[in-house]
Amino acid sequence: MITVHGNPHSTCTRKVLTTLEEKGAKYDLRVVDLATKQQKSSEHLARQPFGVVPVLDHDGFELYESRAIVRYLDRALPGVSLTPSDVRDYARMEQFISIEQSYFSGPTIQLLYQARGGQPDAKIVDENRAKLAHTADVLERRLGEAKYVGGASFSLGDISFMPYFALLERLGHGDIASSRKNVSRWWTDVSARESWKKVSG
Ligand SMILES: N[C@@H](CCC(=O)N[C@@H](CS)C(=O)NCC(=O)O)C(=O)O
Repeated sequence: MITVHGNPHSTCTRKVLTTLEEKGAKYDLRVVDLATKQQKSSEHLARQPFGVVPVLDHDGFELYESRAIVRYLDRALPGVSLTPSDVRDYARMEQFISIEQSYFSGPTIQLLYQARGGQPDAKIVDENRAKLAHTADVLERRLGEAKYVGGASFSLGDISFMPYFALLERLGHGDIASSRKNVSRWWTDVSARESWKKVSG
């Protein structure tokens, strides 16, 4: 039995749910209401000491941190592998998961905060857009040499970026993808996957 304690709008939860959908797994999503700060409740803090989502419960085995969860699910569950078998493709996938974590998700979340807090600060928006543009240029080069970030096959590397590109689009920064030929081709492709449509729909 698989339970995800998370929120359907959270980027980190979406990575986990997309992975589960790709694996063809059945799961139960227990919604943690971020608006009422349920993630800071003692019940949730007992599962996730940093007070954020998601948390996975797989037959009583609890795990938090979305990137650890998706790697675990890919190894623990049957179904198509979301990790390249070629060692260099594997290394590229890991490199891009690290790039997402270090240089992409943070600036995206900063743009979310700016969009939420009344009048956005143009300087903060510009700074974070510049950081995203630089990372998107790196992604553009990678996607010019390979169909997906980890090579010829869709992988956890693609899943890692998808929720952030969707959020950027929603916040009016869709040009970060659409202005780059290869990133745009990739985003059109991966966002049409059944797994993603189900998770983001
Ligand atoms: N490193 C964590 C980050 C989790 C995280 O920041 N989750 C956000 C939603 S995407 C959250 O719960 N935010 C609510 C809060 O910060 O109180 C992971 O990958 O699981």
